[in-house]
Amino acid sequence: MAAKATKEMVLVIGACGQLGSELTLELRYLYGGANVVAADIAPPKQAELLESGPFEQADVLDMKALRHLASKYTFTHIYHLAAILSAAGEKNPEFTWRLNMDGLLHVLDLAREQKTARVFWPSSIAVFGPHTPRHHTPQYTPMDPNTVYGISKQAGELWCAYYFEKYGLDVRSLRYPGLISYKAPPGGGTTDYAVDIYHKALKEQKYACYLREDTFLPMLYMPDAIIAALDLVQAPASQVTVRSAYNLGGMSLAPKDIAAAIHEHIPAFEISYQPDYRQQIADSWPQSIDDSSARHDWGWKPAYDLPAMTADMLQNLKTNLSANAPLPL
Ligand code: AKB
Repeated sequence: MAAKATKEMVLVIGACGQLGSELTLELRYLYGGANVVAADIAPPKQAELLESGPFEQADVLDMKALRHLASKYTFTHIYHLAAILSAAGEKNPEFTWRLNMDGLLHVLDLAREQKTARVFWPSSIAVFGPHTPRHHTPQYTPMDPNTVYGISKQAGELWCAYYFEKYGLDVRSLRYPGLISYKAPPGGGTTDYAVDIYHKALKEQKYACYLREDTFLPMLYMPDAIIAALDLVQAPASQVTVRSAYNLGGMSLAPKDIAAAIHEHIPAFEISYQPDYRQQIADSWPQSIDDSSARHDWGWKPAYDLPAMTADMLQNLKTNLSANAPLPL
């Protein structure tokens, strides 16, 4: 996507996370570094995030701090990404509900008060549950999430649609599947294995997977996830017909598929399986997603398949590993 001259002022909340750290850099490329404020509860570990534009330390649960930020910068766009994910959320359900729910409501209220033009908030395939059809899951279908993360995302989708209907707030959302990336690690998701496996393959040539070998889940490579967010936010409002959150498919992958793709590059790689509590969460989620609404409305089309993603992941992780390797004495 080409950089463009713009008057947009963008806030990214949760800018240091797996999605935020890459999306923030892409937004800075598009809108100019000074026009994209990265905010998170703690300063970034990635120097690039600090050096490429403003950083503000802020807690999304602190409405006063958010109002202070908004009056300092006057944002036209807010990307609210801060959340506790599915597996971590089960360890502290009460706080997960508070952070995920109050955090979203704070951002929606702030955007309403400040007349922010657009808000992006990611939902997840975690909104689905055991009674949802697991193959080619439709956009509109039974949803009975059984994690606090999934419940918060489902409620969040309804709040987004409510703020759009009642207050005209232009909030847009996607149901992300598992995201695979090499820059920042994911934290506390059920799909995290699909990132860890690449790290361990390069470092140890083996990986003990906490899901069964045949656990198919929808997954997406980060460059596609970022394009999806940008394309949805930039689509004309008349094309956005889903005001809860769009289904977004990518690849339908099981651990054995990723292991086989890695094996093509690292023949010594071995995988073993030790399912834990995350298996039950994975078993309640879809295996593949019908994302025809996103394709029809704003032209969604992922670019990466498993072989292309695996080659890119391994090459970039290898480069990162050798850049961080200790210098020979
Ligand atoms: C998780 O595993 O919790 C997340 C998600 C699918 O939203 N990656």
